Amino acid sequence: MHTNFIDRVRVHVAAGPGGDGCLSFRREKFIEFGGPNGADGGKGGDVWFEATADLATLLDVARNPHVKGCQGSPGKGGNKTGAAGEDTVIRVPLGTVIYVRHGERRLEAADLCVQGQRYLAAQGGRGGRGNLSFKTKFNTAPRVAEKGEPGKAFTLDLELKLIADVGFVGLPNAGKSTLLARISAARPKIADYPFTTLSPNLGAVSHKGVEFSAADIPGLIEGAHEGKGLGIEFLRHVERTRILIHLVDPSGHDGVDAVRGVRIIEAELAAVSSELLRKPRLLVVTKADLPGFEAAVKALKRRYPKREVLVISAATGAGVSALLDRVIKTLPRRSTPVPSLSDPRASAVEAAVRVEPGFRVRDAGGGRFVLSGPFVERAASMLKAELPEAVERFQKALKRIGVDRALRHAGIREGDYVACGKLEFEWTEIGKAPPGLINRRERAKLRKILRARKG
Ligand SMILES: Nc1nc2c(ncn2[C@@H]2O[C@H](COP(=O)(O)OP(=O)(O)OP(=O)(O)O)[C@@H](O)[C@H]2O)c(=O)[nH]1
Ligand SMILES: [Mg+2]
Repeated sequence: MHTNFIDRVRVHVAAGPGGDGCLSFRREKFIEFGGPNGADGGKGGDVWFEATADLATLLDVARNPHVKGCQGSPGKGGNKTGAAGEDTVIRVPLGTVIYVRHGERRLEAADLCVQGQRYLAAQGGRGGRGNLSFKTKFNTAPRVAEKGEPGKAFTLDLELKLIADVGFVGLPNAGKSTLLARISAARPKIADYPFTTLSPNLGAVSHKGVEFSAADIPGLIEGAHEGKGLGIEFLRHVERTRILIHLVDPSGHDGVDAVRGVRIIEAELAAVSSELLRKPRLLVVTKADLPGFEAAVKALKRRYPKREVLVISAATGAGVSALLDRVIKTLPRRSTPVPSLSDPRASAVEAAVRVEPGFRVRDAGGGRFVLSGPFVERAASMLKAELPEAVERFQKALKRIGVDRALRHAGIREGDYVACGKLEFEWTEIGKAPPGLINRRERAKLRKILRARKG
């Protein structure tokens, strides 16, 4: 379906969070103090993109632009680690280029041009640790467990650039689709009016034992690079072809004669990129079954003496075999691009989007302070706030990296609130008073204990 051709799409991917760690103690007959046996949660599912020849557009991706990975299963007692979340694999057509958005920048992360080639777009979070993992010589019965780590999340721009060996360009109605239908099994719409083709068509051609693919794109008109007609958007799809076939209707188009028409198309190609002009371009006059084509061929040869001008009729097939001979002679011997396993692009992206250590503290007014930064937010999201021992660990970690000092510097006072990601807690100085994250009842109990100790 032409109207359903989608070649650009923005997607938000979030890999699965890890499963929560488990807090559990062994309970067995005759064993009075069973040790901790809460296991770690499973890893969250990754989100991948995979190239397949079965798809021709990014329509499926556009229909589901928010992708969430599967969560890992929670750990269990009896040291049973949670199962990893299943990976999510999003299938995209061959020729899909993936860009990672990073602030205002856009980094090319992958170019999926080989069947089955994959790109790891977002890694699942690790499983939260169960209390068995926290057991040490000094704390043999820890009442600490973590929630699963959130999965990585990115905003991606996907762009399809068809992978074809040969691209057809020309004015509307030149006969591009007719030629594609003649040489391949593709059945594009053909009609006697301009802009019949609204989206690219791809066809597989086999000629004298050589196989190649051809792309037919919508017609171009003067000013296409400024948005006239269907614009030049679709030229992206011939950017990576090896040869361009410039089809020329000998009777011209819309009052423009053949020679001027060729100049218009060349100017539009040049306006897009000089790269297009560096490709071998064959000038092919078509509709040679109609009377009067010789004059146009003559005029073209006069205007472009150094260029080869071929003549065909896509309707009768005359000259088409000679054209294909010419194409396979020009095509470089096929060298299938093999994606390297460690795509340097991917690691460049990794480096650019790597989360910076450090945190920020902001006075939000009204006794509320906002603590932000990848490390602290990650730690907050993994905190089981109902476990006092876990809260204490969390507070110690904050103190270690200097959050206490920064908050004090920002003017925080006992009883003020700190928000970090989705977590919000009351501020209490460590050491001076009981941990600030526990509920009121718990705190009252602890005060009593402290008082009792003093007394
Ligand atoms: N007589 C004759 N007519 C042709 C030939 N090739 C194409 N046509 C006719 O020219 C008209 C346009 O053909 P298309 O193949 O749709 O042209 P196109 O370049 O794909 O046009 P757009 O998609 O609109 O840019 C149709 O009516 C075709 O039947 C040919 O070799 N001989
Ligand atoms: Mg067409």
